[in-house]
Amino acid sequence: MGEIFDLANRHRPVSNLFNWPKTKGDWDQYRLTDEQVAHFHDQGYLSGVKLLDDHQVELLCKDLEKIVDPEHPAHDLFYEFHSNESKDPNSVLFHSLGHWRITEGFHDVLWNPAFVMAAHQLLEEKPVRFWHDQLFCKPAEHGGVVAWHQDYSYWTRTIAMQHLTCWTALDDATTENG
Ligand SMILES: O=C(O)CCC(=O)C(=O)O
Repeated sequence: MGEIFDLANRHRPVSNLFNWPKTKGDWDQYRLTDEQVAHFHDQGYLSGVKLLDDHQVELLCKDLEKIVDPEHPAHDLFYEFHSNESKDPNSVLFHSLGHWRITEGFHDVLWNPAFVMAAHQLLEEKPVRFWHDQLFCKPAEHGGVVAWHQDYSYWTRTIAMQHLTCWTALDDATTENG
């Protein structure tokens, strides 16, 4: 078995999954409209922002299939890993933190220009800094539940309203699949 490399030591994208914009103008394709930004400030959320194409989703789903295995060689790099936080086998809630250290896809998705641009705009055009990643998997029909909560109450590492959560879906979340 080869040596385990911790991708947290890499401070830039490590794959070709995303095209990092080369010029200022290259960023424009990712810009939210003024209406989207206004919606965020008015409602406190913004949905429907396209962050991944089919190829990127497919690659991340393949990465996910590998790392949910507790025998994965880089398993010790997770900050947190719970195969089922619900404790009920009929109601599955996989939850992990730290997968950005393990696969190139989950590492580079932090540099997704569509996300970086949106976050920059929504945070009053300030520079964007990553705090932590998080994966929740809730299988169709028997997915577990994360109760309603407000993260802001315990996010104490920054000043008010200088942080946001980016929820990136890897598959459809519909009424039909539960
Ligand atoms: O997606 C979920 O079920 C919970 C997400 C969450 O708790 C969070 O992003 O802080």
